[in-house]
Amino acid sequence: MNTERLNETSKFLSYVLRHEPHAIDLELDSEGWADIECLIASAAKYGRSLDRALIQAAVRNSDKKRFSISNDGLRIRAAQGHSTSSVRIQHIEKEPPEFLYHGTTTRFLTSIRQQGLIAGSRHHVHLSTDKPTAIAVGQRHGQPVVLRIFALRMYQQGFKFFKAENGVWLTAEVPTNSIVEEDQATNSSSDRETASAKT
Ligand code: HQG
Repeated sequence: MNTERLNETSKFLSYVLRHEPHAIDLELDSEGWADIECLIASAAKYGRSLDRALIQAAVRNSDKKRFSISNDGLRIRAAQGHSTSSVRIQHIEKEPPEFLYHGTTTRFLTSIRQQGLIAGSRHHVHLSTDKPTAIAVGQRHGQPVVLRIFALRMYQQGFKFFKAENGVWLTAEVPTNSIVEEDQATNSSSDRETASAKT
């Protein structure tokens, strides 16, 4: 199947399954599931031609496993990344590793240094277990910066962490004292905020 068509379909699925189901009058349940036949019919009404094979190929091709199809093959959902208020997935709560990483960009740093990480329009702050993923996430916004998060210590302080079914770690917020800016040049932590992170 044509890669461009798959990418375009993946973007469309992200849009309606994470953010704007109502743009095509699609109903999602609170766990984010949409009936695939309804999705195809709703999309068609709004001029987007989809079929089951195309949807399945887009799901299979998603590098980040963005979507899941239910075991009975009837329903589809986005694994994480939602902003729509019609969805509240009960993600599995889990003890995180000592460190997790967040990718962002230089122009957000001043605000992050003041406020910590906030979920913004999404339901959670998104974190990864490895730095290359964080760099790729940050690059979507501009010059990437990797933030190391003292995840286990936050967890021990009572912050909740969740692991989405595609491996992305989620938490509601990250306070400034749990963030260290990784130094891209040396691949080690810079001095900035290290002191507060260690308190
Ligand atoms: C930043 C992609 C200023 C935050 C990825 C980020 C991910 C702040 C941006 C998923 C801030 C939000 C999510 C603060 C956080 N002040 N900026 N206090 N706190 N920010 O796109 O994490 O390809 O909503 O650093 O792989 O970039 O779509 O979140 O830069 O898993 O499947 O605000 O989306 O997945 O941007 O990306 P986003 P994100 P997909």
